[in-house]
Amino acid sequence: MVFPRVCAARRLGRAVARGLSLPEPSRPRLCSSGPRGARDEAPEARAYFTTPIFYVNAAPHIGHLYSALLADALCRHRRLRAPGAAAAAAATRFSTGTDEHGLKIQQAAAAAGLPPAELCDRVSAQFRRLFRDAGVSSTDFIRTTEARHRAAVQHFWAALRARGLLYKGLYEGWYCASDECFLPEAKVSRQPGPSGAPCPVSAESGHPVCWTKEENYIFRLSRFREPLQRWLRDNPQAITPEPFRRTVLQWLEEDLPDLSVSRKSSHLHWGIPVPGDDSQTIYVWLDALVNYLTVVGYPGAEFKSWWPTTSHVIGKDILKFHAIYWPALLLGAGLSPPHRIYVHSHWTVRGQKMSKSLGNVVDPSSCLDRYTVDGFRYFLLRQGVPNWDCDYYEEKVVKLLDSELADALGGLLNRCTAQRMNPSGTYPAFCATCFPREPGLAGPSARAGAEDYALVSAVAALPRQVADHYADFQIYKALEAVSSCVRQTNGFVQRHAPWKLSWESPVDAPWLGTVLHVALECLRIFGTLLQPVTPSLADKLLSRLGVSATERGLGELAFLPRFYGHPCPFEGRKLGPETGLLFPRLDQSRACLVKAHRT
Ligand code: ME8
Repeated sequence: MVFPRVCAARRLGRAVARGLSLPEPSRPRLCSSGPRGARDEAPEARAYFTTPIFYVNAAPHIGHLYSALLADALCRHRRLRAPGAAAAAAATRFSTGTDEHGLKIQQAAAAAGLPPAELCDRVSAQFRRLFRDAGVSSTDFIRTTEARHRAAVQHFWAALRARGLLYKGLYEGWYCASDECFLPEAKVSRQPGPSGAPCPVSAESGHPVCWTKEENYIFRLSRFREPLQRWLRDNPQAITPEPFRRTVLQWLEEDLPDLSVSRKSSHLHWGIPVPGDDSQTIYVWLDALVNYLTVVGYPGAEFKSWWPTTSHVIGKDILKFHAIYWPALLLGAGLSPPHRIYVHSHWTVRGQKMSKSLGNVVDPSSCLDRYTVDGFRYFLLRQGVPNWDCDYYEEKVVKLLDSELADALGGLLNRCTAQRMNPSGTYPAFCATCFPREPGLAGPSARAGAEDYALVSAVAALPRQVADHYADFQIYKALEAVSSCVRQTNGFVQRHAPWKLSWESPVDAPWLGTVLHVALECLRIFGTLLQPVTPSLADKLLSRLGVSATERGLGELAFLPRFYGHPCPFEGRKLGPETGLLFPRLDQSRACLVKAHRT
């Protein structure tokens, strides 16, 4: 799938080797013309991103924050593509929230000795605070205990019933309250319980299950096997990354029994009653999934302008609910399945699943305090790989942030803007004879070599590469690509050692200005592309370079225009004020803290 990009890079390499001029980078790319067709949508089109809504039985952990940050980065990247901030804000919607009904919450409240509503208020507020502190730019926060949601769920229920998709029947099977789902016998195993006797548990999650036999309302899920298969065949990008789509297709080959969508109210009272039948409470997953519609105003007319553009970010644990139950329910209610489902894997801690009982849950708020908001955002998104589980440990955070943000990026900015190196405090001029576009025709004053042309072509290709990685939900690869270009730019500066050149020398000065100009242009691209992941750090970097708020969109991102013979709006412009280190090294600040503590 990356083949066309590799070819393009190789073509550029060959052009440089043959001494041909570098092709001008296409305008910051908004869509790719790869073999998959329209991978990206028009930047002016609407987009609606969602995170899962999180259970309020326990405080948030880094896994929840990771989901929210992935959605945040996708949404922020999308806004950057739209022309103009106001238009971008109007065209994107981003929701998160809390899932507050169901047996799991009912039991957690009972165990805590609290009324369920009080537990919900407390924990929901913790999620809201965490996301605000972490800079999650959501436009909506939904709680399933809100009246607007109850109305939406009951309307949705009535739509299913009107289409003859609900019937009453006896439902019998294992129920897992922790996972809020029924399980067939084949998915249940036995594990020694507290007394040592074998207890039935979900083979997948390890959570205890109970045998349940009830008369419930049942949804005719079995009717949707073919429509779901067709949807996935016709929309190869509906579920990303690809291995998860294959998993869903595999599930659709297996048995697809009808689904119980209510529980007896005597057993489950903490939920939304079935319209017209108070003896039954709506199944918490049906209730929860409808949140995505509630947010955009369902069943009012407004929701229709948002609904077809929905992109759900979810963890792999809830894939079946989002990729089978939810699209089937939507089709059943006469609506289209979501536009895209982005799936990610899990964070483990020192090789173990995070769990309250193991006592290894990582508190995201203390991580934000310890590593800074931008630092921790960068870590999670740089190290989190959607296709595989990732392991968390502290040493890894410090090492990554010190090397990539403090040393490589911060060091580069510092080198190119320091008073000693850049006494005029301006964006220096680019000299086209020192760095001619056509190396083969270079005159005697040309100073750029093959590696310098390779740097220019790498950074010119970067916005497109980053956009492709975002479209593929491989944000870590986007960051890897930026980081690799940062390293290359440091190499460029190191190679030409501008500190050995003199502004006083008529021979050195044009080249010295050019080296700094190229490095600052690279930094401007890095700062712009890092905005979705490290918004404050990117703001600090771009402000230091003197890039105004209206010059930070991807539409305005023309790299090194002087090299391609165009005017550069930054050339000669005063740099922004010096506001200290871009990202102080963590090992040093921690050493200082320890020292201060000791004295
Ligand atoms: O399932 N690593 O809520 P939930 C990464 N309420 N992400 C993780 C994670 C980990 N270790 N643990 C959890 C629910 N997540 C339902 C969802 S949506 C209509 C209803 C993230 O509180 C991941 O996104 O158990 C996962 O899917 C979600 O939190 C589950 O959160």
